[in-house]
Amino acid sequence: MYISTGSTSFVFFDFWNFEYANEYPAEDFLREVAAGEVRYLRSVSARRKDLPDFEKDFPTLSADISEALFRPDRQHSQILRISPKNLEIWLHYDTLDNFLTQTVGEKEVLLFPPSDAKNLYLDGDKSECIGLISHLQENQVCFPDLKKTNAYREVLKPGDVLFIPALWFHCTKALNFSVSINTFFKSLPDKMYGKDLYGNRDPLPVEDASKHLQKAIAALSQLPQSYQSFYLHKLLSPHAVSSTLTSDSDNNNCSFSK
Ligand SMILES: O=C(O)CCC(=O)C(=O)O
Repeated sequence: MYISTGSTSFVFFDFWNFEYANEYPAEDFLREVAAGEVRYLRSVSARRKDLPDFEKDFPTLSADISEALFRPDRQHSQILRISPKNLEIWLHYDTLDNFLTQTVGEKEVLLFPPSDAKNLYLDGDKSECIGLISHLQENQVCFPDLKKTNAYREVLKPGDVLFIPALWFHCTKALNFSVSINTFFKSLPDKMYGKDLYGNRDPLPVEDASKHLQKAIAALSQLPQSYQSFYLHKLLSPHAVSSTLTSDSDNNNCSFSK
């Protein structure tokens, strides 16, 4: 498992405002986190290159989680997360579907649909907004397009399970000492996923598309600027794209039941 330690309650990947502390004695960690010190536990497998699996990694605790909510053969990984009061996790999306199960304490969650991506000030899979739950108004001043988004807000209590679909943006804030378990699972066919320890690697067709796009941009860059933007818009126009893309019904072998 890894434990992050920091001094502010906003854990933010891009600023790297925390340190990893491996081999942290469990009793020290639990005492400190219960006292509200800034610590965050996100379990990994005993062999770091394996996927975390709560049932195998914590066999005594896992008996408390009674029922699988999804097909076990579609499970990707299952992760224990422990946070102190007020710890806030950055806004991001994952590329796997997710059940977030709250077991101890309360956790506030802010969820945004994928259609809000253009208004969330993204840098990769994360948003530049910091502390969105605690400081929404300040963020709206720095990042005005946030006002155009359609957020869902919920407070999870012990026993609650929240389904967070792949590509939905989410950030969380522990309202008090909090223990959660989240289960990532695959809704696309297996062949569309590459090796991914953290549940946020893009599906392989997206990686493929990204390589082709780089090549297309390199090819266009041989042209003068005015030709480049003309042809880029032409190639990516909604009409050109929609006549090429297949609809979900053409792709029914990707459905969750497969
Ligand atoms: O609440 C947390 O500790 C983080 C939850 C999360 O980001 C997730 O389950 O993907």
